[in-house]
Amino acid sequence: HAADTFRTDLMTITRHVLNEQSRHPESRGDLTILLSHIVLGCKFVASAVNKAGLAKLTGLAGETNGEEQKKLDVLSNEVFVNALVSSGRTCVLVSEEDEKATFVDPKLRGKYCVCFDPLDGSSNIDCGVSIGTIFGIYMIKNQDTVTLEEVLQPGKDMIAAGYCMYGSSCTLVLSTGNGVNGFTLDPSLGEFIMTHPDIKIPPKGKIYSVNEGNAKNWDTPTAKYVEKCKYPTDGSSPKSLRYIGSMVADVHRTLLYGGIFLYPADKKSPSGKLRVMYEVFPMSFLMEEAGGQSFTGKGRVMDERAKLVVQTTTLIAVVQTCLMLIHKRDVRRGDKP
Ligand code: P6P
Repeated sequence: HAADTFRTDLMTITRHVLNEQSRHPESRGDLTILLSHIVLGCKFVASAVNKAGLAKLTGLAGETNGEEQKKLDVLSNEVFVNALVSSGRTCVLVSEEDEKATFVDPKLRGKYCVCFDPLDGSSNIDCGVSIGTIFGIYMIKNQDTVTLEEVLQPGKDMIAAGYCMYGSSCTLVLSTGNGVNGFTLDPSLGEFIMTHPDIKIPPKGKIYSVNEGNAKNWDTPTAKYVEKCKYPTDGSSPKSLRYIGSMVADVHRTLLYGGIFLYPADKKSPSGKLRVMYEVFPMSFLMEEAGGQSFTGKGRVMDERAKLVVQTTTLIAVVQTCLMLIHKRDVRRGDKP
């Protein structure tokens, strides 16, 4: 009967974040308010992505049926910038869509910096492959006089990170430094309901995830590692290759099923392709919180710090990229991959 079909004690993302806040009695709830605005942005983008095919929102921006259509990633960026600024809890934003950092109007400033890719993998929209929003949050000491140098903090200083995957369902995965939890959007309620409590990456993984199309550009260690995945020398079975080409989807599968995701540096991209501030750091934060690890090929990703290049006219944070290895749990910390 009805009681069997309707759970009446739903753990929503809002309730979960408030529970996390209660673990910090000194907290004024600023992070809770910030996260609620990020959640709102995710709900908006989920709705737009679902309608994209119908509303011809996909493809290039340009004149269609008489009015300017915004590309989904442009629209998503506007949604998140507006949501983050209006939260009154941010002082600087670093977006994949904007070449320069956005310094919030001093009257509206808060103590957080949010680095985000509003719609990562957006080249996959037209064929219906899962895409996603990725975000990482830093605390800023001097919000009124913040400079870009203060934004470029080591990954290990990140205080929260998450992604929202827009696929067969809309799944938001979040960590505020106390484990990783997954929430699925119930469109009938407009709420994210906890569906994946305390995500831990499986200790053993049978999947490797890399763009084999770049193999001719790989360096020897990468080539040798991938070769070992295909032709194991220890008598184990070869691993399966799964590569979606949308980081949120590839990382989400790695978190849930285990294995390794890598985007190695190669001759074409000498320091890798993935962006440190809003792809690599947030995903590495989540991976470590889920019991996994993330390496640059030389050391721990989260010990890295993105570099800043000051141009004559503008400040451009070089979206530094690096090798991204996400290891299954049984790789001991400090092991060379
Ligand atoms: P490639 C998407 O453009 C993206 O930034 C990530 O989402 C994804 O992991 C990667 O690039 C795919 O790159 O070169 O394999 O197409």
